[in-house]
Amino acid sequence: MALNGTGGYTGSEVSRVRSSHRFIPFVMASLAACFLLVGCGSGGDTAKDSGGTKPGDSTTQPDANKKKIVVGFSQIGAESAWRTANTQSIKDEAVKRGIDLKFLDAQQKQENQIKAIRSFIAQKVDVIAFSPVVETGWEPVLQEVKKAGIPVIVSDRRPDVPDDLYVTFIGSDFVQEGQRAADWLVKKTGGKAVIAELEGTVGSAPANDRKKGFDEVIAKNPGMKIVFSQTGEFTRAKGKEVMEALLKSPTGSQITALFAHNDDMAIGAIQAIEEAGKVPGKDITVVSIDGIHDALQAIIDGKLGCSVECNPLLGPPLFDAIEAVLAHKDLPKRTVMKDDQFDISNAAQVLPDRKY
Ligand code: GZL
Repeated sequence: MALNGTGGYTGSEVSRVRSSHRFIPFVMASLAACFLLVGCGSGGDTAKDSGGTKPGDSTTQPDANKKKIVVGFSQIGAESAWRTANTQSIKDEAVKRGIDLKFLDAQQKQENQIKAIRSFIAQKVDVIAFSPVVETGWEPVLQEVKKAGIPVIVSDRRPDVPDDLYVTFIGSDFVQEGQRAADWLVKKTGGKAVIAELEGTVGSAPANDRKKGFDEVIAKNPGMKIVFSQTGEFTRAKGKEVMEALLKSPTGSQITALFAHNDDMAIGAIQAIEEAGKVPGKDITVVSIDGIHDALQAIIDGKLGCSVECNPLLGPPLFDAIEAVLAHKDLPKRTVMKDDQFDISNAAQVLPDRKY
């Protein structure tokens, strides 16, 4: 799906969203002001007597009377260290900016995210943001959001919907992450490997796109063969379970390399490799994605060869976009996060300051 392009809420749409969405509070505020003035007329003498404004008077605390931005965020779940860091970044940023964040965890279920989005519509939040657990099945509920005049910002993973159903997408380039993992593996193995692939959650954008990027590079290298590919659901436990079963199978004895779509599955698989009496980094070369603290440690320990970073600290750019939408600023359709890459050459220097 083309992520670039000028679709999505145009300035006028956002302003239309804003005026219909903001007009009522304006009327309420004006009415309130009238009552206050009337009130002040009777009580104003006191204020006048004191020759100044009294504590609590709106003129002394403009911020205290400024309407708080209310944001509804539907999070996928808590499946990995990456997700934990992503959630923390979003919550911390809302607190830092004094934004009222209604945060709902969907526990990996799309129906829970759809319910959450509908509840945000009912609460008339100012902006709805979410990380879609899978790519498909979002059009109906996002049409409801558009009808309600609430801007939508997509973070982390993108939905497969027409561009006009969300203002902007903020996240990494998963296809490129897969390509970078494959490039490293080709170089590391001299273009000769029998590969197992642990995929992310079925139907998710990172699983689809990382596989796409990785597999297309491997296909260009005849000495590289992918002989096994199965989901490990982005978790350590499932990654270990799938790798254990693979190593017990006839195919398992041929495996010389593993590509895991995230570090948590790689770490689980490394445990399985060791428990099977093999040496990770020697018998089986391992490459993964995310760049979490434990992956850097596994690289230093010689068990993981490379982790392509996928930056989870999306809180700041997400709330920049939220404030921009409400200020009717135009936004790019897509903001791509910058991702680093870690191997034995740089993991030790990066680890001490790793935030996640
Ligand atoms: C990527 C994110 C993925 C991470 C996993 O942006 O959606 O989901 O790579 C996480 O660790 O579970």
